[in-house]
Amino acid sequence: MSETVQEKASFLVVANRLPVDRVTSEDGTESWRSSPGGLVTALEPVMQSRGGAWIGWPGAPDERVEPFHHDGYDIIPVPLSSQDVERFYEGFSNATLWPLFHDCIAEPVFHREWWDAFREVNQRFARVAAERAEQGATVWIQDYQLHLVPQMLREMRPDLRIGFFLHIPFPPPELFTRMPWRKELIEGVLGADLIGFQFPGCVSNFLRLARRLPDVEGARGRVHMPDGRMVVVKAFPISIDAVGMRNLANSPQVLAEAQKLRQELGDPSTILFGVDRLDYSKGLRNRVRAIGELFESRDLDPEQVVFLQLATPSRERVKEYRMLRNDIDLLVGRINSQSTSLARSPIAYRYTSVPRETLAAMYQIADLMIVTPLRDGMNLVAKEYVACRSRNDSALVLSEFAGAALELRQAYMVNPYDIDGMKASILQALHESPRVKARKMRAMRKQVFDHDINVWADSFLTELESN
Ligand code: GDG
Repeated sequence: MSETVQEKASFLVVANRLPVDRVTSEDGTESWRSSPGGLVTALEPVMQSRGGAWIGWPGAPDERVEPFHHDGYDIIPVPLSSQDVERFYEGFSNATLWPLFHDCIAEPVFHREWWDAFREVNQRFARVAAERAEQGATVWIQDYQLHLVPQMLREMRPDLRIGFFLHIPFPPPELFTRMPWRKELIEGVLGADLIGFQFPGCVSNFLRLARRLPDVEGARGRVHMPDGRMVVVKAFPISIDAVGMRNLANSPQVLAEAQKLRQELGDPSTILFGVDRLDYSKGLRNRVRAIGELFESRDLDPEQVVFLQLATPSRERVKEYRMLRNDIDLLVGRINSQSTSLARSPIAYRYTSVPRETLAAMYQIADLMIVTPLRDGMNLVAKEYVACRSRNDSALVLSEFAGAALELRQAYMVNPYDIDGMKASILQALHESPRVKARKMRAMRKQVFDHDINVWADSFLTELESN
């Protein structure tokens, strides 16, 4: 395959971020390497076999990067200025759409200049896609930051097959209708031929809204547009590279790291584990409170049990995220300072991101995984944990408000707003018999291995290209 960038591609992915990270070597030379993560793993082979292109922002403001060829497909950077980052990304995407789409757990902020920037940047992405797509190409647009791209692109290039997948939940009309630009957002996404959501509830929320548009009819997963087009709306629950995750977790390097980690934690008899981007949607405050109370009441013995919580820094320039960080620092500090054990702290809390291998080692040592978002499109952490647990000897506590709850039905389900309920479920999971734990874990592993990221990508693309 050619190493030069092609003028046009027959398959394009359009996402806010490019699938590559910049690395600087010791001698100062810069290069790019594929970002780790399921989406990139699943789509790279499709890109390579079809000679595709990935359109996205390189990740640093005010920077122009020329298109380049990477691992068998083309990378087409879209620049964002610092003001775009502030208004389009941190503003409208992450302080308006993100909280609104997560059931308004935090108050969405509406600013007209953010909306203008959102429209303008979506237009920029659509233009680049229109220039790069060959006649009749398939274009797959990813996520809420690019909600308007489908319609903008369709206006420029009616010949394309356009798919859109929303990685986060889609809210009920009662909340969505607060949005001053609600009509534009619904019409924007209806430019696609196929709209994919994480779970069926999002499909029905969306259809209820689409039906309110003049001359639009929507029922049974189909929206009939006034121009005669038909848009399919359907759930495609995303997943992970399950085999890749299992193999990584069982590699000698990760097993050695797991042993070292356990020692560093003081070789406790039980390790509870949580890992999340530090985001208010992930339910960290209530989780830490519940576990803190269990230590305080000595239902969890701080001499025996450690709660390891990793929080990955995220959106640090958005106010809500800075407040959350302070709250968690305070809560964890208070619980640890009240512990009776001088030998070690009951909560090992780290605000950092770690290499993928270290994360896999953490999954390996965790006897109980605690995933308690207040709202989550899917939650890949729950699936990654399950994929790593080849010995079937552990348990998953999972929020009923994560998309993953619809698939990992054998988890210990919790309502993350119910602190006492969470405490009871954590104890129940810890005291469960090995036989029941193994049965539950086997069933969840089967689900994850039978429905991995490749199944997700294949089913979306098959549906998109089927008529
Ligand atoms: C959005 C939706 C939906 C985390 N810390 C580290 C690290 N991670 C990795 C995990 C996992 C990913 O980040 C997080 O995925 P989630 O699904 O849990 O959450 P979001 O980031 O909110 O993702 C979500 C997802 O999109 C996909 O559609 O499931 O609902 O909100 O893969 O492993 N990875 C490494 N170091 C860390 O410190 N290497």
